[in-house]
Amino acid sequence: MITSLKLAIVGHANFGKTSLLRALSHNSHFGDVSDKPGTTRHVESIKLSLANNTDITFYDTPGFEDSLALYDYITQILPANTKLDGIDKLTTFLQSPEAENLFNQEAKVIRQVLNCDAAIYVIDVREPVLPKYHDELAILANSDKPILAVLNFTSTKE
Ligand SMILES: Nc1nc2c(ncn2[C@@H]2O[C@H](COP(=O)(O)OP(=O)(O)O)[C@@H](O)[C@H]2O)c(=O)[nH]1
Ligand SMILES: [Mg+2]
Repeated sequence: MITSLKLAIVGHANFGKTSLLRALSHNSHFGDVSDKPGTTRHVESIKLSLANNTDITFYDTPGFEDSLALYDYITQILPANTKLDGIDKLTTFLQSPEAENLFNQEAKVIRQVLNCDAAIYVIDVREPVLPKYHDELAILANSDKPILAVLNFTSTKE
């Protein structure tokens, strides 16, 4: 039986990931919430104890920013004529130079998802399904982890 579950909260910048964790943990001081993108720059965790000696740790992560460029970059650095599974593709990315530079925020997200049991993908329902979100999901699917969708901004039509 799983007694300790690790969940990464992931998704595009400014979609309410940190706000979701504040709500789930009943802690209005958790992390930084702002309407500016890029507020969460590092992975931050919060552990909740459940019944029967079980617990769940949520990991808040920075948002994906330029997912189209990231998808293209990962595709381009993969060795030609070699079949890699999804996790090897992500590991190749994490060991590449841009994981420390241009895509260092996204690298933090991917590293965390690989270290978790599952990911929660936060969606802003006010946005159409843009190609960059397809690319984000395609990248995350390489992790072989279950991905649960959470629809945010469901009660507003701003
Ligand atoms: N109206 C509304 N605003 C929200 C909701 N969730 C988050 N926000 C606001 O959206 C902005 C971005 O939220 P934040 O949690 O920092 O997003 P993150 O970058 O994905 O962590 C903040 O101004 C929040 O107050 C929601 O469900 N409804
Ligand atoms: Mg945040």
